[in-house]
Amino acid sequence: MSDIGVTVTQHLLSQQQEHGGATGAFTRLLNELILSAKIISREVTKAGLVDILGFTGAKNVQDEMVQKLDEFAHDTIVRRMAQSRHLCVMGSEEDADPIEIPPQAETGDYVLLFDPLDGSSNIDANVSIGTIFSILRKQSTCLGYRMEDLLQPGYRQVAAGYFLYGSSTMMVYTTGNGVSGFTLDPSVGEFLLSHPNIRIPERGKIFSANLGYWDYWDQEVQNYFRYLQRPDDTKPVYSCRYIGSLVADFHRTLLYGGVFLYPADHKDPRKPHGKLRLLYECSPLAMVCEQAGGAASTGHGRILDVEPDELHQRVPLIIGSAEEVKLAERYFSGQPN
Ligand code: P6P
Repeated sequence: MSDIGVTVTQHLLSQQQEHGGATGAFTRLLNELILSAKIISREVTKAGLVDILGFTGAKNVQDEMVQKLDEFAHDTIVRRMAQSRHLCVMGSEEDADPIEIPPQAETGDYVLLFDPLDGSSNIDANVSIGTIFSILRKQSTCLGYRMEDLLQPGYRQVAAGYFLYGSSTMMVYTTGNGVSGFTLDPSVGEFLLSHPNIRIPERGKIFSANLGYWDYWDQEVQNYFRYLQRPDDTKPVYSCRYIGSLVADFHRTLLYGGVFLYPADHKDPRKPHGKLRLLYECSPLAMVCEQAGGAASTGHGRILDVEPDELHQRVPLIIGSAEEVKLAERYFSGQPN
């Protein structure tokens, strides 16, 4: 191990060696994504100093105002990953349609789904934001791609993770053999192993949800939050922490334990299953959480078992410590303690 510790590239190569017969394609693919994240991190860090803050004036497929940094992050990932030679198609939270690989570029057997800059509405307030990614194997046997390559349940992911642009820039990822965290050392431009083998505590004392939606939740959901806040010496005293930036709220939950919830609600008839997207947010974070010993549920079933119907499908998300997710599921299905 060098004097700066283990870099993420060394970590990837050691994992590659454990996968006998690995061609190195996956390692090269992830290294391209890592470089994209370093470029995004550089822009996010200096965003307050140059004219890259604020809105573009456009709206995305989610009907959300597009931030200049959103667009920069999306374009950076698309441009770099299209040349990675190992993808057959991409899907972005910012793009209504699948992103095809340019005809002159070499294609491969992987699919990349990503949210380029989640939490971007918080950019101007200097709140931590993140990039979420999900990597799957191509399923179709044709040249090019089919929708079946994109619409895969989360249990088929070969890798998933996120980059968190906060007080430091971190990368947290899994390839199905546990979860590792790396912190970017800007002085050498490398992600260094800082959180080997992350394990989420089985229980926690923090719940994370937007209680402003109380009146839009079902009775069972309200009963669950009443229980969490009820003075009762048979249960822990819970704290509520909610940043409104999923990657930051999830990262705290992963390290400290507890539970993050974005339940189904009745505030927008166009989004009866809540706001979060299955393919770009819930499935990748669910793989990370389960690999760290936690759980991720829609409230009535495992996130990773959900069969996607369409590219921008939304699902409710309850994710965190295994025991806390089970408790929420009991309440959500009307069978409290
Ligand atoms: P609300 C950010 O826009 C985001 O997609 C997630 O990062 C975050 O968890 C959620 O929306 C916050 O949504 O409805 O509480 O503002």
